[in-house]
Amino acid sequence: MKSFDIILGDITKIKADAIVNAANTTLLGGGGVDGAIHRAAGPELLTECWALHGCATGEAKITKGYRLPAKYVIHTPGPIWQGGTHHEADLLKNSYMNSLGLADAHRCRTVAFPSISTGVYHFPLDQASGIAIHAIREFLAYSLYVEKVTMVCFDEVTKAAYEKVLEK
Ligand code: AR6
Repeated sequence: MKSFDIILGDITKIKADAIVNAANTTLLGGGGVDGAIHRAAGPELLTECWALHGCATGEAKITKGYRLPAKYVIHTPGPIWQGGTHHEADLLKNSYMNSLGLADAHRCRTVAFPSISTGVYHFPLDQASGIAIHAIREFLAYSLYVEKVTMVCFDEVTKAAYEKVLEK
């Protein structure tokens, strides 16, 4: 049975086959969830990321999880919100779909996402939550290995926005 759920929590504590990192195109760390993941994984994560030579917006790359409870980290730079006229919606969908594709290719059963682009990148939460949930549902309909996806929200406002989409 495939499932999708929304929880409040810290993604660095989640014991999933893969957690997704809301990275930037350098893949060399930053603030927000990216900083938290690098701190919790330890310096080996940055060493592996250096060898990846960055990642385009909406694409995804995979590393080991090192000291994290998760086996893998899938790094995806979401789009920076620029008013909505720069393909932000398509790029955000790509971040979810490409991350899930990579998880499936690595035979991950469980995957956890943070709310990509809705922090420092200022993607409006009400739109981002709809895009995220529709992409995840679409992918779960045909995934081979991925069977459980969790949205890990760091605050109540974010959690409420994702739950509102589910209620519709
Ligand atoms: N667990 C789950 N969610 C978290 C955690 C955590 N430990 N910490 C923060 N969040 P952001 P973005 C939430 O800004 O908008 C970085 O500097 C946070 O509250 O981390 O995609 C990168 O290097 C928010 O709801 O990511 C990039 O430069 C969500 O994660 C840039 O930020 C995303 O916020 C990416 O910006």
